[in-house]
Amino acid sequence: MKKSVFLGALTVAGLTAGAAAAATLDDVKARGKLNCGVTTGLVGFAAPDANGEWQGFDVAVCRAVAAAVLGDPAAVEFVPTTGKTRFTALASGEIDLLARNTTWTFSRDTDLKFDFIGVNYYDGQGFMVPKSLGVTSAKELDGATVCIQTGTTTELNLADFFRINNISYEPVPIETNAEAQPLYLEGACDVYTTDASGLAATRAAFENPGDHVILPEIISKEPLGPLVRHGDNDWGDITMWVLNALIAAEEYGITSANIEEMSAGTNNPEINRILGTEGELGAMIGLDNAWGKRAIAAGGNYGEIFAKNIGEETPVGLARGLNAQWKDGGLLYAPPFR
Ligand SMILES: N[C@@H](CCC(=O)N[C@@H](CS)C(=O)NCC(=O)O)C(=O)O
Repeated sequence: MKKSVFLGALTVAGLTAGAAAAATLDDVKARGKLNCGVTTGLVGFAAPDANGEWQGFDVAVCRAVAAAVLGDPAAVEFVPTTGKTRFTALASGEIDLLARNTTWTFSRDTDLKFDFIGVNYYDGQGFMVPKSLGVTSAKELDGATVCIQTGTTTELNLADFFRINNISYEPVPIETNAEAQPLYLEGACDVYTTDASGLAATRAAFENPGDHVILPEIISKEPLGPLVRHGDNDWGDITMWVLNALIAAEEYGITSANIEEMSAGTNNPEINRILGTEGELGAMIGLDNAWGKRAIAAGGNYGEIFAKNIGEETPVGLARGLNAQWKDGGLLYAPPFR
């Protein structure tokens, strides 16, 4: 068992300050590996494939950071975390980055003392029920038993939603998605609720996905993003700009297919700065100038990562929706590279 499991809240708070004082970039370089916290398994977002290699939309963030910082997208130690253990893992220094469909909230930022480095998936909480129940709206769920992952915003939103609508529910607390699936399928809970993207990923893994419906209500805002410890701003900057590089690369049409060619220089100065053939952006974050190129080459731009892992052509089948580029009516908007 890892040491952090035994740490009480007070010790964790103490460690936060200590860990934050250390330079994470130096630690990662000295170790030669990025310790990246992910889920215990959610197909499309983070799960080991048949060869035991971690794949997914969140995994891609870890790999892009490793590529930028260490020159190798494979230099990642994936650390599975649950809704409950993820924050201790980050605060204690067991992981350098948490990329685990984690919602950016006030208290996680200020009270737990983390910094969200951006949003890689704009989501909201939804409900899934067996079709056979004949339910068409979440407001019809009075008295239902609900499978719910502990330590999540899901748990809190659920309580708010039922309270606002003056209906009651019986929670069936679970710790991981893997634990929830059989319970839900066996009917131990009538309803499964989590982020809509998580519902889609969970349903896609069922033998008969068509037997389950996702109800129309989206009851919350869940801006999901990677996070680091508060206080190590240099490390925060690096990870934030890696994510921005993936988003900007899609905007400017830099893809895994053309990145080599574009790295020879283009007539667009912004592209050249991202790829490091113009300007000295690397030096400003303690890296060489090809950091952005390596980050993008690791798994492609944001749009490629989305399409490959969770897009409409995958079993998860998510549309871009809010996660389209700002030019296409979505919320993705990387600040300027200059
Ligand atoms: N976004 C919410 C919920 C995140 C969450 O834990 N989602 C579940 C359900 S999709 C999950 O990722 N489970 C994967 C696992 O069990 O490791 C939060 O940050 O609290």
